[in-house]
Amino acid sequence: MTYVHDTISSLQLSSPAQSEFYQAVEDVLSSLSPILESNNFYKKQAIIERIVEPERQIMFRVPWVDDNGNIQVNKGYRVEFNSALGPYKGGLRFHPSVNASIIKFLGFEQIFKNALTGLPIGGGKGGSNFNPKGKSDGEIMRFCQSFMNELYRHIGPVTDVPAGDIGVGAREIGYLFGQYKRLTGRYEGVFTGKSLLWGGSLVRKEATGYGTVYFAQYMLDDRGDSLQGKKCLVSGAGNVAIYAIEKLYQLGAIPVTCSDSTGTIYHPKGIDLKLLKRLKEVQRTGLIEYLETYPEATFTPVADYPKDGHAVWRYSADAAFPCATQNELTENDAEKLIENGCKLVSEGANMPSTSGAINLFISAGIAYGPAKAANAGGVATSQLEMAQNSSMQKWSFQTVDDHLKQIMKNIFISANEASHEFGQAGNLVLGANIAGFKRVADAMIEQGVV
Ligand code: NDP
Ligand code: 2IT
Repeated sequence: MTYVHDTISSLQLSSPAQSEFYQAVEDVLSSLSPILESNNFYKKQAIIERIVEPERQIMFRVPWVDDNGNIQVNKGYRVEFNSALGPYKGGLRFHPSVNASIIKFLGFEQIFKNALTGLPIGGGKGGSNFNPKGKSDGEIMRFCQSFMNELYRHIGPVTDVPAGDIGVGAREIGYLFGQYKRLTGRYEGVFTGKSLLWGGSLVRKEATGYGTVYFAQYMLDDRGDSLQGKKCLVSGAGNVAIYAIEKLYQLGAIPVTCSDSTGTIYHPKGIDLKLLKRLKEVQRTGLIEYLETYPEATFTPVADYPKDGHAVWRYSADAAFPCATQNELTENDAEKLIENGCKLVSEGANMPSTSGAINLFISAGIAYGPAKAANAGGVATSQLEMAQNSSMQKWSFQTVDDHLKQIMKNIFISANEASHEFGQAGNLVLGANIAGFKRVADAMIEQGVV
């Protein structure tokens, strides 16, 4: 697979110091040998060289004034990666770790994820190294307004439609949308994940977490099993984790963990979802406060995590749902999970497992749903929000949820079928990468060298 090595070497020269981006590229390209090495079609079209280069990358200064009157400066990004299948679509992440590498890895993943949904959406991602933690509402609003003062000229309902990601939820989308409307004078579907009061879609808030659990259910169906009674480990305590936990309960499973940037909660009786929502959605506090209601639960602070991994994956369970952030599940974590009897991993977060961990899951033959397939329910429901906005309709919860289930089922079927067709039955990493790639690459070729 010399093309993988050659591509990464060339990216290391043209886009230095972007390790997360190289990791995402390597993951996709390593799966493509069955279609790249058997014929010269894609090679002649220089499709790999084209697909790893974003169509456009916007980087900008975001100056704002904090509550003490001090001027703060952050960096803003929007990477418009690929528009072969539709307008650029993907979230905005506000987190101090954000840099060009993180936004490019997320944008690159988004291309293939969006292709897998079968819907007409291209791939993009954006964000800022702004840290929303501990900021007042006024500070969040002024930051969002300044961010939009530059971003508004690059986005629009048929060009580029951002949404949320880490650190960006309905509150931030509200401030961003308000400023877009003020600058352009246009009330249009330029964002998804909007409030239900003004253009949002039912189920969008729940969609990523629910979708990840639906995907797990389809993987288990295929193996003649179900989620009923399964003990599940969930990481994260944000939007994706909370609604994964909600759906796990609805399907008869028992989620026993959650985690945040301060530590991990283990509650063998099952996580109290109502309390979790209050702590993280309303009070926005750290997870240690869970112990005030449940002193019998265990809290492991980050400082006490194993050196080579994450406390959350060291408990024994039937299934694991990484829903926090990239590279949060290491090779050692994967080894422990498998040793402790874990039979399924469904990824709510983007690229949560390291390459070493993924290799272990594949070789152990457990049901492994890679992020670009398993967490596509969020962006798919975003597209349903766009469809409702442009037709001026509002669908019921049931209608949107039925669409979401069907989309997750179709993603499982296309990834699974591709894995059979290309000789590695059940390897959904290979299947999802090939199915997503083919759809984008073929569309790019039909649209010429642009
Ligand atoms: P939120 O901001 O709502 O929640 C993120 C959670 O992960 C929080 O509990 C946060 O801790 C924790 N976390 C974030 N970064 C770190 C870190 N570096 N170390 C430890 N914990 C961390 O984000 P989402 O739930 O929306 O996103 C979670 C993941 O899902 C991300 O990978 C995102 O890209 C992915 N995703 C999100 C979609 C969406 O629709 N929102 C769609 C598809 C994927 P704390 O509470 O302390 O901040
Ligand atoms: O990673 C993702 O798919 C998201 N953060 C959701 C993107 C979207 O446009 O809804």
